[in-house]
Amino acid sequence: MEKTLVIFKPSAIDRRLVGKIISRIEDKGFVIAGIKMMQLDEKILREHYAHLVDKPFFPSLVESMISTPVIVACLAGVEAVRVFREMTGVTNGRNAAPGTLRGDFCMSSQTNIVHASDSVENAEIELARFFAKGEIFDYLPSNVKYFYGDNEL
Ligand code: FUP
Repeated sequence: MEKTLVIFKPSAIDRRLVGKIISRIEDKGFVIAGIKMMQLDEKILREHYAHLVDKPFFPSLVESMISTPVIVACLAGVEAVRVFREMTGVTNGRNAAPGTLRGDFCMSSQTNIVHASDSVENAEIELARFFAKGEIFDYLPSNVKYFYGDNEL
């Protein structure tokens, strides 16, 4: 199944939203294929947010992303990248649709709770950035058949 990266940002950790968000992820039908806590630093953030290093808000973004450890997870599912990206909502929580994670849990562009990979290509690059090979597991929980029709898997 396709895999995507989610980062529970310091805003989710600070506000103790991790359990609630993981519940929504599991309820939706994603399989958690890997999960761990780690401390980010400027080096990895310069890679991860390479498209933003010249923005005036970049130093503040780094400060906020290193302010606590984060939790990174690999979610697996059919079309996992697109489906989780839509579940996340647009960057600015004030514009994110109700029902999305950012729409329901935040009022900010910067402290916007989660990161979600934006394409299949970037998901592969980002998963390799944050996980070692043995930290991601290929398995199908026995109940996966209740989340998809016979011809969808
Ligand atoms: P997204 O893919 O929705 O996370 O959006 P971007 O890659 O454009 O932005 C990555 C992160 O940069 C955001 F999650 C937070 C930060 N950011 C700001 O702090 N201010 C902005 O105006 C835009 C992005």
